[in-house]
Amino acid sequence: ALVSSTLFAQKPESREQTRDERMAWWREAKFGMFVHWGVYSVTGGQYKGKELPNSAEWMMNRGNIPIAEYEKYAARFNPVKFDAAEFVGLAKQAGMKYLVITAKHHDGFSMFHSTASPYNVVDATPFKRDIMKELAEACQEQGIRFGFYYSQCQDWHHPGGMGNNWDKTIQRVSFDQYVRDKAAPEIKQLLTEYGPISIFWWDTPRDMSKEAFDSLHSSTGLQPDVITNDRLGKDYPGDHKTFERKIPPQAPADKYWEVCMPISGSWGYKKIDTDFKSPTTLIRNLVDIASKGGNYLLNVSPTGEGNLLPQSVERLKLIGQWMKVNSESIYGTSASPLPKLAWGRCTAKSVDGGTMLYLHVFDWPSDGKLLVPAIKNDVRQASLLAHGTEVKTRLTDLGIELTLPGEAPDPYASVITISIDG
Ligand code: FHN
Repeated sequence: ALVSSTLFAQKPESREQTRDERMAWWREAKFGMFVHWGVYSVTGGQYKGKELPNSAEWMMNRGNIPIAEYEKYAARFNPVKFDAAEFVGLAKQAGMKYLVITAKHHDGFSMFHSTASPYNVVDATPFKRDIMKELAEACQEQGIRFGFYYSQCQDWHHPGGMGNNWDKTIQRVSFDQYVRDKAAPEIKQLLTEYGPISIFWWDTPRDMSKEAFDSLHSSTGLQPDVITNDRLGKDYPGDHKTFERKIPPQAPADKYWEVCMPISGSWGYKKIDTDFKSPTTLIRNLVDIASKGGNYLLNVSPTGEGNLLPQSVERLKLIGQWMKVNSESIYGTSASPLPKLAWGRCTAKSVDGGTMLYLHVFDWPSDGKLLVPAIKNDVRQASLLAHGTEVKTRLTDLGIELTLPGEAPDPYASVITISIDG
């Protein structure tokens, strides 16, 4: 076998848990932080002073940068402003319940003290600190679930990794050797030496030998309840589906799904990145995704100094202020039972034998009248979540008509709760 069976022997009890058990906290959490961070942040994705196309973490590929040249960025990686507690505190302040960070992206650089590859943040940079260890500890201290992103196939540094077709100096070895010598031992190390890991996030699957698939797949058995996404390979659906950058127009059929999206235009820190999404877009994305039953994995990009740009910090804090008032309309909710709403979105929760509907009004009616279609059940009570003030309701043939105050309580999304029977 490619990898000795003892290396990834699944503990018999390891995956017996049902998927629903494993996913319970994730379904409740709804909102997580994605972090793309690596040596590409030293220049913000620029090479020889030039902007490269695509997301910054692809600079080695887009710039056809030879391995020996790219390694010089590692020798310059020294994020002295990095403070794990502060960083995790920002995620918590934003209302994010979990954090997934790139332990190794396609460039092959390990952002942890890898025992399988000296090309890592402790052994190959002046920083010499195990960033993954510091983040894992900070997440544990602050009650944030922690997980790793790992590029299992593409590795532009290892001579057996996939994806580097520009550096002709590489003395190629087999992909199976890359799995045996680097990917498998690194994944085992990440899943067993960094405390409880809640998520393992595969990326850019490619065809590989069954042995390689099996050895990588069985590694997730090293932490009994680690959640995996659907990007190990076509025969490995994982625990949830991943949509990227775009929100599905309708609620997908998948029981568990997420949308991962950069807060700006690039996953990795890009020196010139003018595509920061507005706070309105970000909050309404969170609401839209929750209204369809999904999770939002929102990505931020630490700079080469180890901090986040002010644009990201400001947005995370604004989302946090909105969540401070309205998070009950997101956490633990399920998809809307209503037809598409022209004025906003709806999430739902079963409470006291009935249903609580959370109406997120994006477009506040100027005449104070809001029709909630297709509700025939008796309304127990309706009120503005922000103030707790009661809202008058009237049952009509088309649904429930609400009479609202003149001013919307929130500029991004105003929440009205309606408690109905059944
Ligand atoms: O190529 C990667 C990309 O750099 C980034 O990590 C995204 C995040 O989902 N995944 C791949 C593109 O789908």
